[in-house]
Parts: sequence; C-alpha cells; structure tokens
Amino acid sequence: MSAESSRKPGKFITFEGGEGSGKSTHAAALADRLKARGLDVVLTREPGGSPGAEIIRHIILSGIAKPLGTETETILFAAARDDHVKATILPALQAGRWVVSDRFIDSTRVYQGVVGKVDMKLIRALERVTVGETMPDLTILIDVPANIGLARAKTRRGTGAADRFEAESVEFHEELRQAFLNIAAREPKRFAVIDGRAPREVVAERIWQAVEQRLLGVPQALDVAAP
Ligand code: T5A
Repeated sequence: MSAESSRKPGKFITFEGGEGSGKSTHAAALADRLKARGLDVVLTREPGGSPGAEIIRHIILSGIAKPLGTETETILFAAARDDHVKATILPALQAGRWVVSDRFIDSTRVYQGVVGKVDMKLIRALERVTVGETMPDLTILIDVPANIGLARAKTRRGTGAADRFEAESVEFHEELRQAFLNIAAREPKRFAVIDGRAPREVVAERIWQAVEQRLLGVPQALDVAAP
C-alpha cells in the first residue's frame, strides 16, 4: 500500500447507503447522464473495481473470511481499495475523467467501524494509506428505511442466496442507516443526502440537481434533499 496520490483534474463521485437503497441503479444512471453531457466517465464499484480488488470482493462477500473476524475483513476491504484506487480511480482522475463509484470509504467507516466495532483509529489509518488525497468531491447518500432496502434487494436477488451482509438482521441494517446519516451530518460539504423512497425518476433528478449544483456550477432553486 502507498499514500502516493497526486490528484485531479477529474471529478470523483461516490454513492453510499444501505442494501437495496438504489446505489447501483443511480450510479449507472448518473454515469449515463454525465456521458450524455460529453464527459468521459468511469463507472466502478467497491469492493472491487479493478482485477485484483474483484478477487478480494469474492473472498469477502462469499463469507469465507467472516470467521477471521471483523478486523481481518477490514484489512481485506483496505487491500481491495488500495488496488482499486491505484489501478482504476487515480489514473482516471489524473487523465481528467469523472469517476462514479458504487460505495467507497464511508461503507468501511459504517459497516466495519460503527456497526462492526473495529477501532476507528485503524480505519482512519488504512484510509490515509489507501486513499490519501483521492477523496470524493461529492458523496451521494441514498437514504431508505432498512426494511424497504432489504425488500428491494431480496426481490432483485430472486431465489439466489443473500450475501455476507444482506443476511444480517433488520436492526443491523437500521443501525447502518443511522451511521451513514451521522457521517453525512458531520461532512455536509461532501455529502448530499437523497430520500431514496421516492420513485426512481424523482431520485435520479434530485441526484442530478446535486451534481449540477455542487460540481457543474449550476445554481439551483430547489432543495435536493427535500422529500
Ligand atoms: N461493504 C462494502 C463493507 O462492509 N465495507 C466496505 O468497505 C464496502 C465497500 C457489497 C457489500 O459489501 C459491504 C456492503 C455490502 O453489504 P454489493 O453486492 O455490492 O455488496 O451490494 P450493495 O452495495 O449493498 O448493493 P445492492 O445491490 O444490495 O443495493 P443497491 O445497489 O443500493 O440497490 P440497486 O440499485 O441494486 O437497487 C435494488 C433494487 O431496487 C430497485 C432496483 O431496480 C433494484 O431492483 N430500485 C427501486 N425500486 C423502487 N424505487 C426506487 N427509487 C428504486 N431504486 C432502485
């Protein structure tokens, strides 16, 4: 791992939220809309987003690393992120491309830190080493009650098995939701919180307004976070 990361000129947008909140749907929709505007966009995800990180994704989400404990899982997520940043995100940003990532550092802070009770000092130290200056310019938090997100994820999955985290209780997922909201409240400049209960097109429009306002310099009359 290395903290080397001289940045920009591209823009980096991350999507965060609980299971089934609509991150993948809206990350893809936003990438399409940015492309339609003539921007060069890389759509990626975590865990994964580079060949090495996709291998680690398989190990984590299969649940085979769970017996090793939450600290080891945290280190695995960090190893995946290190490869993702070096191989995919940073080169794209340095080339002036826009990067849209489905999950990033806030997922580790919440899943492993707040809910998994891994020492925040370890999480911050791993963040410094793996991410360095490659921080998101904007993080879209799609907020939905845990029961709605889990029901959506279950419908989409069909008869397939729930993954490592989807299999946890509703209380676990409600705690995650609150933890994401708390981080967003502490970092209002980086975060835009979007109510994910609204119909898909409405959510997509609010996300677009946030991007226009925060990154494209388009003034907005409406509050994008309004329900
Ligand atoms: N993780 C990840 C950690 O613990 N630590 C970390 O550091 C990182 C990076 C990743 C897992 O890893 C954990 C978190 C996760 O548990 P994953 O398979 O990538 O696992 O799963 P998730 O990221 O949770 O993504 P999901 O696919 O479960 O949910 P999404 O992406 O939020 O939801 P999406 O877009 O697939 O939508 C779900 C369904 O809802 C519909 C969609 O069409 C889809 O069918 N939908 C809507 N329906 C009605 N109204 C709307 N507004 C809708 N928006 C979407």
